[in-house]
Amino acid sequence: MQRAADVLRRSKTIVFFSGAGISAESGIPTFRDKLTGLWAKHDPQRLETADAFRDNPALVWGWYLWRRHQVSGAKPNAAHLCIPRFQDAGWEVSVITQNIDDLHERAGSLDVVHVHGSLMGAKCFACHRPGELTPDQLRVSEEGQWIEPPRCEHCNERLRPGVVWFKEKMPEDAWRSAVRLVRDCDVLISVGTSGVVMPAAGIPEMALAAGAAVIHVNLEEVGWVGADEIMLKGSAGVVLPELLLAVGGGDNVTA
Ligand code: BV8
Ligand code: ZN
Repeated sequence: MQRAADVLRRSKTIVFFSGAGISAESGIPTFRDKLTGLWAKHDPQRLETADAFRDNPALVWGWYLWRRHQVSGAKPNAAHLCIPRFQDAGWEVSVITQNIDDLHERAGSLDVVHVHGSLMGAKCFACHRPGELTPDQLRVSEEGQWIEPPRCEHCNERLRPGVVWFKEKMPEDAWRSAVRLVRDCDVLISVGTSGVVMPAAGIPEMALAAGAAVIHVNLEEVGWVGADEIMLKGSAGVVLPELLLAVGGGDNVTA
């Protein structure tokens, strides 16, 4: 922790790069976690594809509505909440997330870069124009419900979730912003990601190659810990507030 604090004291710009693990303490299941992992239950690799939506739009749309319902019932946790506190304490802070929830935004982070899109948006599966959803269209009662997706008001084709599926390209503008932020930062703090899904998982390497220090925060050991990589093992909701305290960033953060 002291090494990480020293690195931060010598830095001006911090990029937080988050994965599903930062939302775990808000009750949002991760993809990797054996117990609650969606990976096991829903096999996201199958459901998170355009093919799955083409084959069974009501199943995929219902699943995303359910996930959106879960997120709206969740609260940002101490990890999300302390990120803007680094900004208050004087660092220039940016957030790049692989997550599709809006917990960083609800914790006060601004201009969050979503490299895998967002649950909060919908777009047309055919003409790709954004689609507005009414409260009625967002209603979902229980998990596993199949719900026919609404139609695009321009071409009447089905709307789809505004997320990046497997084998789909990330949004150009989001990826470009992410690369610029990573290239310019002094330190990248990678929080709660298993580093499996490419090309996003290449971000810590990109930071290292650009001369930034990299700090990993994860329940388990991730990545090789080279000269410039620091591994802070533990849950994000505990480690990030501790790091903030260690650099004198104010009192402890509670969710
Ligand atoms: C692309 C949005 C090409 C949707 C997501 C082989 C076969 C097929 C494909 C590939 C292949 N090899 C590479 C690929 C490409 C593929 C890929 O990487 N596959 C992997 C599985 C091998 N990538 C793609 O398809 C990408 N697109 O390549 O397009 C292309 C290029 C040009 C032109 C045309 C096409 C697009 C990938 C985006 C997929 N969409 N999400 C949705 O969410 O529904 S990815 C999805 O999985 C999540 O968003 C997330 O990013 C990812 C899971 O990763 P993590 O966030 O790291 O979460 P995970 O559960 O894995 O880990 C959690 C970590 O937290 C763990 O380490 C755990 O220990 C830790 N943790 C848990 N609790 C805590 C904690 N840490 C701290 N505190 C805690 N409390
Ligand atoms: Zn359309």
